[in-house]
Amino acid sequence: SVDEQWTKADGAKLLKQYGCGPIPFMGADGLYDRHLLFDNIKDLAAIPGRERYEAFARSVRDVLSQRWLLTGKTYERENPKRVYYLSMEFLLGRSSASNVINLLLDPFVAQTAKQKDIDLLCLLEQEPDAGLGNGGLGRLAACFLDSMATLQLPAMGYGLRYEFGIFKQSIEDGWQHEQGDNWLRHPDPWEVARPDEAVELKLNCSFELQGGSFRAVPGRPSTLLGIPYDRPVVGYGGKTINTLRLWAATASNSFDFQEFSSGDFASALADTLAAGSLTRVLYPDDSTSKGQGLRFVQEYFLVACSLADLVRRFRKTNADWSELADKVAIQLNDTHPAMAVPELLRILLDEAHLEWDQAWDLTRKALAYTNHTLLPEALEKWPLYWFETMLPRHLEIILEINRRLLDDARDRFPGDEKRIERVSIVEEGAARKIRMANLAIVGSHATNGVAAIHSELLRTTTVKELAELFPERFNNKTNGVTPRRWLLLANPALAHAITGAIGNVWVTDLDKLNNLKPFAENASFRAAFRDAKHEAKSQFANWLKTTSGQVIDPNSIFDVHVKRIHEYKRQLLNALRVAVLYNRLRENPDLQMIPRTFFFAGKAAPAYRLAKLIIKLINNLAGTIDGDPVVRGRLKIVFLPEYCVSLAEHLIPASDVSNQISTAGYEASGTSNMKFMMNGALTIGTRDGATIEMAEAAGEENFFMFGLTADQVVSSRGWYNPYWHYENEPETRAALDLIFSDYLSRNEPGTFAPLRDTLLTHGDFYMHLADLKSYLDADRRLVELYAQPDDWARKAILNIASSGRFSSDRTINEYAIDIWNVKPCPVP
Ligand code: B1H
Repeated sequence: SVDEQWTKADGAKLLKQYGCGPIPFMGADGLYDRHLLFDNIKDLAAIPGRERYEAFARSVRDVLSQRWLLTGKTYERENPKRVYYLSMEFLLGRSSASNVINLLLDPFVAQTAKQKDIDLLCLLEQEPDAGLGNGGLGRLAACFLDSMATLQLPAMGYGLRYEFGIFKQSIEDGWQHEQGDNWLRHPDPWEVARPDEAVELKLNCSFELQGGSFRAVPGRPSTLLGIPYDRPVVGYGGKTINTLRLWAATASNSFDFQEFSSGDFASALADTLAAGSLTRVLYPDDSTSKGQGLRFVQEYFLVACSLADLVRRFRKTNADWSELADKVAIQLNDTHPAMAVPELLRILLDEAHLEWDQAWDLTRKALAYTNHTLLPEALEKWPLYWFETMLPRHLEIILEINRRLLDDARDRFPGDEKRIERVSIVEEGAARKIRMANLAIVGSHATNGVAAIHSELLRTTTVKELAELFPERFNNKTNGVTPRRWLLLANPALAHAITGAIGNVWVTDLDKLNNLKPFAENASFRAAFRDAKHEAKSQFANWLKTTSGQVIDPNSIFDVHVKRIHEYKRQLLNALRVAVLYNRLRENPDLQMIPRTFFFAGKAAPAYRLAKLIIKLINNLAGTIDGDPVVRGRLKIVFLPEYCVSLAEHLIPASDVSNQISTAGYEASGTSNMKFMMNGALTIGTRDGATIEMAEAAGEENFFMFGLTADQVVSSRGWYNPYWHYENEPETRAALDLIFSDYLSRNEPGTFAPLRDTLLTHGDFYMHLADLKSYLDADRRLVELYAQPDDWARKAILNIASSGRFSSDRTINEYAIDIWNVKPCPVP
């Protein structure tokens, strides 16, 4: 579709497929103009850009609406086994352009916009990102939705409709500041409220807002309402249109009638407020569990609404409960929805009145669990007494699961009480806790990690004893990303070049990129690649200039490190690398150096002080370098505020170098690594997560790998000493001294003292200093290659050609076959 000229006949065919008959899209009685006029009732000329965007999005929604209905009807009629993807996060970004592309309407929309003199890019920029996630885990869920619809799987996503998504980041004086993300301020044309399908939850407690904090009041039963808001998920080609259903909480309208009629109108309304605050805001912590009561209730709310909804749908077409696991596959995106285990059991025991054995069998067969991290601070453990006060029946069920589990484990490993303690769902101690990962593993039939190394470490270290009890449950599903958003949409120039060489089959069959391999030796294709890269870099430079006023050099190497700020992701290591390069230039101002621009972007969790200090360091280093005439034009750091899906779509296509430099063993998979590879950036990275598999696919000679392996990290923990590097490596020492000496913080002395503590005094847990030298060595090789444009292009093309495996279509196909046992259900 990339190159096809839109003809009238094409248009008629598609509109017929979507079932919208002869209604024109544009023109006086077309969809767009009618929405403009009748939704706004204003003079057409006076309608502002935001409303124009809404009219545009509504018209696209009109086009897909009948196909959306038909998809649902087809599933009802065919009654296939369905997939439900439960996730506390869906980091969707913008929907309009992606929906237009997936509906194959892009040539048509481009052409009409031109005819009508509409600035399409400007219109699309009116849409706020749906930032309902923190990072990789939430973005993965969004890519999976795209792939499930494209593969025509009868699938549905379930999540929460946060009124405020991930906070907005601004930088003041180098420090991160957070603002609320009021993304629903304007009506969202992509959501459809379904109040008639609301779910009622009866709870054993009620909730109060007290001094801004949310509190459970035990012993006062209450009813919560979950209102579904549906969003269309368009598969590529527009054949299947699945649904993402997001729940919003409100108090039931029949709530405390007693209080109301006794005259206490105000406190009755206060309950409504408390209920509504349940889905007010996304927790902004990536890879950590903060153990907040409100989060606990959010997780239960997602699970209870989603299971009630899917069980209701199941009962509509199936008389027999025993078929549940033949009709329903539920995937738990990390442990956040792991309360699905006791909740599904409760439904089968208390509502369907099944015996324990059958209920337990169905529960395990229906559920599967994906683990996304081994970091101990991310593993969810909820105080047992929270279950006691809020969900006593669930606690009873969990304890019964655990009793049977431990009986079984004792039978199989008699006398091994250490093992029993490790497999138990209950962590004993002064405050007993429920280990949600253990619950999810025991209560499901499959547990997977998200890259080969991660799945292996999960099985052999983190939950070793459980894996020995249930070895057949453990498997790997290496992550992937959707090539529609991350190549076709984000990088039109490169997509065009690729299609010119091998046709457009790659859009739905990314392995076909393999056919590009011979083109690495084709001079005119290398030129096409370089032109596309240069085009993307210039466009990014222009975009940055217009949105922020910053000027960058599109002829410099774009070296990019974007992701959440976290010690294990080692933005600090990258900053040290740049400090070394800076020192080299200060020391030797005549040094020949290809101009380089180092881009950083990412948010720090608001309570993560060291991560916020790392942002400050990067900004101060940027400022110092900018103010130093010696390095001007050769070295520049840009910290881009407010990293989000849309910014990634602008930046990744423009990148030459992708930094994937986590301490080996700590990044479960990574997914931006794959987006960079598809877009022809070369990776400088450690042997961690999926980067290992990417290097394998492309050949290590086409990667810049460095640093300790995960095994070496573990085995050197006993004797590793960061001081040794400080004392014996002059460049390491000079870079650290630059920071410790307040050279970067002359007006704020002592600001960076905590960095000295982490890197030296407290032992450098993430081993920055151990890897700095080999990072610099890899960096030298990389720059040498860049000086040979032809060799660079060859390697970049081989990277693109080897990236096919990292399509989320491949990942989803593996889930469908190995875990879900679901098949496509094509819509006629
Ligand atoms: C990942 C999280 C995460 N792993 C807790 N774990 C959260 C944990 O709000 N919380 O409590 C939120 C997020 N996120 C990421 O998942 C991994 O770090 C990446 O390596 C991986 O690529 C991604 C998708 O699998």
